[in-house]
Amino acid sequence: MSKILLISSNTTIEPLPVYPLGLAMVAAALKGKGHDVKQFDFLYDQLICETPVEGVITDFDPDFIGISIRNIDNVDSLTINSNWSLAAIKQLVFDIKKISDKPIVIGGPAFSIMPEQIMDYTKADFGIVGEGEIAFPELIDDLCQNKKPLRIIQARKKQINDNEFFTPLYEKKLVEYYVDKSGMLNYQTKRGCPHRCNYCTYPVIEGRVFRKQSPRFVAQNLKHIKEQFNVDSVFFTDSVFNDQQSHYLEVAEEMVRQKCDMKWAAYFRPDKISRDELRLLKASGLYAMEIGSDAACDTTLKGINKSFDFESVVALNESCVKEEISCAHFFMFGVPGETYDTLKESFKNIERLKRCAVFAFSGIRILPGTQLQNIAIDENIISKEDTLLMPAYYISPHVEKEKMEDEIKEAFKKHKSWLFPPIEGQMRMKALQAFGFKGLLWDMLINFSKKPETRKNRISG
Ligand code: B12
Ligand code: SF4
Repeated sequence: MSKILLISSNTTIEPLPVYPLGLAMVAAALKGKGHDVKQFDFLYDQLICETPVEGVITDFDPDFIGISIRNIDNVDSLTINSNWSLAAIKQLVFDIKKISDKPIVIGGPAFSIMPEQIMDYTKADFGIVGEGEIAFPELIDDLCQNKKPLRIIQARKKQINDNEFFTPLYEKKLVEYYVDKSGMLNYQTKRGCPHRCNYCTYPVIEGRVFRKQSPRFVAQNLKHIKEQFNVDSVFFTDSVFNDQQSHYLEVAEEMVRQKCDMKWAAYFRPDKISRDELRLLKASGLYAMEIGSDAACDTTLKGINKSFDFESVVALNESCVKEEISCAHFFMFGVPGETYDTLKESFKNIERLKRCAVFAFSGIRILPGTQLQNIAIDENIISKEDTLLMPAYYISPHVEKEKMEDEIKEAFKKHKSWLFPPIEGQMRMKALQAFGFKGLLWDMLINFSKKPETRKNRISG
């Protein structure tokens, strides 16, 4: 048995602070193998409670230190330096090495997107690409037996299968902090995404095949979360919640059957969902859908290799309005195929989406291992040598960035629930938070039947 300190390095609080779920899952797996595990959340423990990680290392004296890296940056071309997080992580590794000679292992979604680059930059000892539940305990075994593991370990062949998921090891004090700040906890019901959108890293992080938890296991864990922590709202972090095999409907059915009484939101793809299915989802607690519409006309949808058209976006939005389910659409402008004509067409198209929130981004963060990286190299937007460690954005060569942004601002200013630039959305959220509101908050921009006062009481109490 080894002593393992797991550190969540993420300190981002925008658009809202998110519980370090990856860490909680790795912690559960390590504990399952009999290890003594301590979780340290840099945001809560170090920044809020002012408990320095160095002191924890000295007291706990771990044999191994794991660092979870969630974000590289905020993927927003309009923020200075895009809130780049990696310098702070390099510093963290450096500071730990001053007081401990124990192996530092890094992992997490950001790390998995650019492992070589982040290993070289941070100078950690080992890195695990992909999920940590099987690969991390194996690495510890290897090191304990004086084997010489690779510096970067690919967990692709060490993935957990259907029904092998661990119950996350949520920590009470962290749950209380994150629920207090964001109004929700998070939970993952499956991993993977089979789609091939050309800019997206999700299949790189989680693989292309869905691996699912049994609906019964999901519902039991949700009930457990409710009983143990008195939490009544979760975000399902699945890359795409509405899978074509309908696992998501089975989860909803089971949540109804087991009377989970849990409000939830998730990412959806604008595929066809019938009105009956929407009613089932709503009955199970769905209150808000974040829809990855991503581009707002058929030309640009094709440019990012989406396999649906804008009519599907309109159809899902209309069904949601009829069922009074709040939805938000996320659009990127400047994607491959964007011209001033597609911009105009897109604004007209978005007008067709009634009673919803709309968020827009300028350009797409180019990430390694994606088809978009090759397109950007071919179009001389980046060089072949660019490690992409520092933020680089794809903007269609047919538009000029500032002019495009002016046009988006002009089109968006007429609608109070259309938000651009992204900082505009964050400011609106902050204003609502200052009044004590919690949750995704964009859903408050859509007024179905909810009265704000009732909602405030319900969420905070
Ligand atoms: C759900 C989600 C959200 C939700 C979260 C809701 C919530 N309440 O949790 C919302 C919409 C709020 C959100 C916001 C943001 N997100 Co987000 N999000 C995701 C998503 C889809 C899933 C993350 C997740 O929870 N996974 C489930 C857990 C269990 O998996 P995991 O963390 O990957 O952990 C596993 C492995 O990585 C590994 N592991 C993890 N830690 C460690 C540590 C060690 C030592 C080891 C060995 C292994 C290991 O093992 C774990 C278990 O298998 C990912 C994409 C993806 N598919 O991964 C993007 C992703 C993490 N988000 C991303 C970004 C950028 C953001 C935002 C900055 C966007 C923005 N501008 O608003 C914000 C930041 C929010 C914050 N406070 O940090 C990026 C981060 C990388 C990057 N490009 O910088 C990702 C990867 C998507 C992308 N664009 O590529 N996000
Ligand atoms: S954008 Fe969504 S649907 Fe497309 S590959 Fe990524 S996770 Fe899958």
